[in-house]
Amino acid sequence: MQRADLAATVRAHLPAVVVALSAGAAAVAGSYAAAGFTPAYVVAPVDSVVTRYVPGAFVTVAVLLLGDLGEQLSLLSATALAVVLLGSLAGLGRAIAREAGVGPLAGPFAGVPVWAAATVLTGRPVLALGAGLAALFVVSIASIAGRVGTDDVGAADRRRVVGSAASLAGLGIAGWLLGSRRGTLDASGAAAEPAGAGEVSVATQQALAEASEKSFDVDGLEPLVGEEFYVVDVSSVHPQTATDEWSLSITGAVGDETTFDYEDVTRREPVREFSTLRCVGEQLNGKKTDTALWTGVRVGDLLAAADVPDRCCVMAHGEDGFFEEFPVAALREALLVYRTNGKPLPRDHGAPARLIVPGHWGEIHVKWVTELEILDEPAEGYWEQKGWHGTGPANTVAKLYVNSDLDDGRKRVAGHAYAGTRGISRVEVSTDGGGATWNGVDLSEPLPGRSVWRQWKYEYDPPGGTHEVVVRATDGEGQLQPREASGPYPSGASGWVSKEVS
Ligand SMILES: Nc1nc2c(c(=O)[nH]1)N[C@H]1C(S)=C(S)[C@@H](COP(=O)(O)O)O[C@H]1N2
Ligand SMILES: [Mo]
Repeated sequence: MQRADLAATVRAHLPAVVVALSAGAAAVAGSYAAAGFTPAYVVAPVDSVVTRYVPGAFVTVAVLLLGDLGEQLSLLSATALAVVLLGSLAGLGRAIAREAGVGPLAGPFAGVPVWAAATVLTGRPVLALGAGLAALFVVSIASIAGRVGTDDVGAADRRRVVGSAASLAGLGIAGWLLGSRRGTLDASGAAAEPAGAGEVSVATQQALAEASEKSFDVDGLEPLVGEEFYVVDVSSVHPQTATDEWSLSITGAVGDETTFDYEDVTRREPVREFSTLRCVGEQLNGKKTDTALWTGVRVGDLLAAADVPDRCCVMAHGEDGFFEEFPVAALREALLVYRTNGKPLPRDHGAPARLIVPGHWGEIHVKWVTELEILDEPAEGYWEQKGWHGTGPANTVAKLYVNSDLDDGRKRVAGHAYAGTRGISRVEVSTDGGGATWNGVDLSEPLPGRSVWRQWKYEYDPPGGTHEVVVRATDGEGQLQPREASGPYPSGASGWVSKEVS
C-alpha cells in the first residue's frame, strides 16, 4: 500500500476507533461508578485472568518484588485491556447498526454487547448496567453528532466532529463517574463491619499493652506489634464480602459437607494469639515479616464439629481464586481469624476471615477464605505450581533494620529475629569484619504465641572508620541460621544479614 493510501485509510477509520475507545473508557468508568473498587468492577476479572495466565516469573516479580508498583502496573494493563475489549464490542455493535441501516440505534447496539460482556466477566448483571449504559450514551452522542453535519460540511469535517464529540463525551463521562466515586473510595477499604466491631475486649487491651511493654524503645525500630502490616496477594482488586454474605465450607474427602457462616464462627469462644507472618518471597533483610494479635477460633474445633475424618491435606481456597495446599495436621492447629489487634480484620488482610497457620510461610495464611477442600492426596497450590516451596515452616532469620549513633559515641544496631514455632534462643552480632568474634545481644521478652518474632539490640564501641556488622540467629532447637546465601526463590532467602556501617 502506498503511503498516501495508508494515511487515507487511517484517516477514514480513525473516527470509528476514537468512538469505540471512548465508549470503552466510558464503560470502564461506568462500571467503576456502579461497582466501586470491588470484584464487580470489570477490571477485576480481567486482572485475575492476566495474573493467572502470564508466566510465573512475571507474577513473582510483580507480586513479590515490585509489590505496590507491580499491583499498579497489573491494574493499569488490565484497565487498558478492559477499555479495548469493551470498546471493540461497542465499535462492533455500532458498525452492525450502521451496516443494517439502523444508524440511529447505534447506541443500544453498542450498549447491549458491552453490558453482556460485563455481566459475563463479573457475574453481576445489574451492576454491569453501569458499563452498558455508559457505552450506549457515548455511541448515541457520536451518532447524533454525526448527523448534525449539513451537506456543505464535508464528510471529513463531519467525521472529525463525530470523533471529538464522542471522545469528549467519553472522557467527560469517565471523569464525572470517577469523580462521583471518589468520596466513597476511602470508605470502600473497609468491609461492612459486624455489630460491636468497635469494641475492644479487656483481654485484647491487656494483650496489646503487654506487646507494647515488651517492645524496645529504640528509635526507628518497629514495635513487636505495629500499626503497619505488609500486604502480599495475587489480586489487585481485593474481594469485598459483607459478613452476612460470607461462609466457610468444608468440602472434598469428607462424609458430609459442612458450612459455617459468620455467626457460627463468631459466637464460639474466641481464641487470641500473637502470630508472625513472613512471606517466602521476601529478600533476606526484607520488610515482609510482621506480627499481630489475631482473634478467631481454632480450625481443629470446626473440623471436629464437622466430623472431618483423618486425611492428608487440605486445599484452602480464597474468594480471590487463590488456593494453597498443606497438611491437615497444620490446619487443625491453625486459627480462623476475624479480628486483628482488636479491630475487625481489614479488607486487605482477608476480611471477613482468614487463616493463621503459626510457623508456616505466609502464603498458606489464606485470606478471604471460603472453602477448605479436604484432600486424600497432596496437590500443588498457586505458588507451588509456579515453582515455589512456601507451604512449610518458615526459615530462621535475624534482620538488621537500625543502626544509629548514641550520644556517648557508641553505636547501636537493632532489628527483629524470627524462627517460626522453633522460636529464637539467641542472636549474635559480629563487628570485626571477618566474623571472628560474636557478641550476644539483648532480646525482647517473647510474646505469648506459638510463632512470634523477637526484637534484638546491641550497643558497642565502633572500630574507627567503616566496618561490617553481621547478625545471625539461633533457633529454639539450637540450630544456627545457615550461613550459605540464597535468594528467595524457591524456598525463602537464606544467609546472614550484613551491613557496612560507618
Ligand atoms: N486469598 C489469598 N490469600 C493469601 C494470598 C493471596 O494472594 N490470596 N497471599 C498469601 C501470601 S503470599 C502471603 S505472604 C500472605 C500475606 O498476608 P498479608 O497480606 O495479610 O500480610 O497472605 C497469603 N494469603
Ligand atoms: Mo508470601
